[in-house]
Amino acid sequence: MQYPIFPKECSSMLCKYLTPEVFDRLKDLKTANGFTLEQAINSGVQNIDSGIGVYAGDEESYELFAPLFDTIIEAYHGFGKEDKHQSNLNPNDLNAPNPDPEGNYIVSTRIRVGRNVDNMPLGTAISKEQRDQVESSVVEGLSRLKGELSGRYYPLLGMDKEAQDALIKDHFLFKEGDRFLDTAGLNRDWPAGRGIYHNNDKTFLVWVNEEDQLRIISMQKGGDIKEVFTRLVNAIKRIETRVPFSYNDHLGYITSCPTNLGTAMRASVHIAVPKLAKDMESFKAITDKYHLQIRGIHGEHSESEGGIYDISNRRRLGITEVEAVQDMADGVTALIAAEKALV
Ligand code: ADP
Ligand code: ILO
Repeated sequence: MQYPIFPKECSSMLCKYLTPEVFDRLKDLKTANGFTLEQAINSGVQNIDSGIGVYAGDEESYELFAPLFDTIIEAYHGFGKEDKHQSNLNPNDLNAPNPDPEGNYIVSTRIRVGRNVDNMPLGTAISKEQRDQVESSVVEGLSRLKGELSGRYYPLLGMDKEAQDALIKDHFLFKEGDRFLDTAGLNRDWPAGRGIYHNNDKTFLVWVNEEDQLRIISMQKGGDIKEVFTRLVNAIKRIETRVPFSYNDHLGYITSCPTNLGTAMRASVHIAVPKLAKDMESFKAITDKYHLQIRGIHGEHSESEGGIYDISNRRRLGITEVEAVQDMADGVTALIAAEKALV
């Protein structure tokens, strides 16, 4: 493999940190699952508008390709090679009263975590048989959930197009054919092995075999962040009694994309701040202060509609889950105060 040619306008972390020296050190290495540097960087090489541009094939990728991954992890999370990750999933430590009890700004709240099965390659490097095995063991574990968490699994294979499109449009299901995931090898054998589990009210959902093997999701209308977090924590604790998750003391929960390591948590609201959004500089000053990311309302790489934005914690590694949600809750409170102050 030759050193990739990155055009001038490329500003991804991959083109910034994959120097010719780093490339030469890593180009012939392979993890025990056979995952190579070429595979790790393909998404960023093919999609020059990537923000990051790399994916791991397994837990070992983070060690073997550390000269590349470590610099990206440090730049994204501010987390060093010697740092240790800490988890705290105790809802009692969260100080998050509903920032919008009258329901004027927050449309909905969603918190998700990514999880992958211990001792399995990640989706980028997994075989069809292993992926199918992940699907059946996860679905078996989910079938034991009770009460509010009990629901049904809907495999993508055989799902009719209308039902699939409606789930995507209503923000419940992952989209199909994402070019970043495609070029990372994450969409191989699509749609086999993929699906969605949800309860009747669609307040608790699990995506199976998308970017990560599990995306565990709690969501509901309005701004009761603590209720959403509490439901999620209950679900995580129940599921991990049946499915062993990949975790280590340095990187926390292991995920395909280095931005999701650690807590693997993204806590978001869909929020209407049309006045503030007219002045993007002030909007961004607040989101930067609270370490928040702004997305459009159909997920990453989408646009806002009707002044509604997806606001979520940006940091996931080196802070606890409670701190990640606290970033979002405090920042959203500040955004609402700023929106109210504008006439
Ligand atoms: P992820 O959360 O896994 O990083 P995306 O940004 O692609 O992935 O979002 C996945 C879906 O979840 C999209 O349809 C998005 O609109 C929806 N979503 C995210 N946050 C919220 C929210 N607070 N309320 C409702 N839907 C949301
Ligand atoms: N590979 C894409 C997305 C990076 C972060 N987001 C997710 C969903 N992992 C990029 O580099 O822009």
